[in-house]
Amino acid sequence: MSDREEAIAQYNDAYGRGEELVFAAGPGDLGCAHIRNEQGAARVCLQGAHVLSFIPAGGQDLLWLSSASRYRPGVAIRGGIPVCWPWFGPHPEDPSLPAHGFARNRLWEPVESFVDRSGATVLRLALGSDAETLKLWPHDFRLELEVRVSERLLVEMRAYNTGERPFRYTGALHTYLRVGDVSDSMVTGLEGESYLDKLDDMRRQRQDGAVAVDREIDRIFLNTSRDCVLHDGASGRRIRVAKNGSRSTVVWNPWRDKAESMPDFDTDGWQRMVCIEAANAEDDQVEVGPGRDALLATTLSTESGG
Ligand code: TA6
Repeated sequence: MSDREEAIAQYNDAYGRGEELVFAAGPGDLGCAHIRNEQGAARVCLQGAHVLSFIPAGGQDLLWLSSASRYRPGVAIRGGIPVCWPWFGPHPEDPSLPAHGFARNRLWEPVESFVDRSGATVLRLALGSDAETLKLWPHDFRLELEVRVSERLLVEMRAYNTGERPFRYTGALHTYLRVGDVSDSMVTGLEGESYLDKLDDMRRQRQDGAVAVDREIDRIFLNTSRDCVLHDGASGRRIRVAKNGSRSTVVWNPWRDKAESMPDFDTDGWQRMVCIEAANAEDDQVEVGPGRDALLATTLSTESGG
């Protein structure tokens, strides 16, 4: 048995729950938790504590995942819910450091699983600072991420400061939502909010009406905790994105040219996705004192009607 196979067997012994929660090698041998109950199903890659898929019972996947994604140690997966932490976007001082931080590229450990009173299956994963993370970011920390699967999906991350000094971070649950046709979709819940336009030198603007996704779009909405709804006309479905511990919301679609320049975006994939990200970015940095923690969570659920 390889070390990897042995680790998967140990995870199944410690945290597996019959057919409801099974660990397997997964794509690229990165380790994957398969969760299935009467209310829904999800897959979570152990690299990055990265949710790859969430399907409510009788429904379609809420998440878009590129079929051209590379599943390699230390390489970010395209689609699903990447965990961006402890910085969002490029590192503010050193652009040679990995974009969106390192949490999405590290191997997380399962630490707990259970079924809650409502019948939801819960898996908790953790990542702690070590010699390698300290080279990238000089702070001691522990992250715990909970995936709670019912007819909705809750992803809840807590960042603990286990060091002696306060730290500041930015981050996001960079959720790639699936749509039937991006040109027939829009995002509500951000009307009147101010945003930084990444495509216009971070110019500060105010959102007028719903966000139409009819061209490349990359906006960081600031100081907003409101729910958003993604209206997917082609599929006749709405996805509600609720959040907690998040003061920024990012809306992104790369459109054709940028997607074609990204080798891990599958052909026409940009037409099938919109990112709505529960974030704390730019002005909305989070400070955590020693012994304290901070929350970042998002809940995805469907509503009928496009
Ligand atoms: O959240 C939007 C964004 O920051 C974009 O600017 C875009 O480049 C994207 O994330 C994807 O980043 P990645 O590092 O995953 O290629």
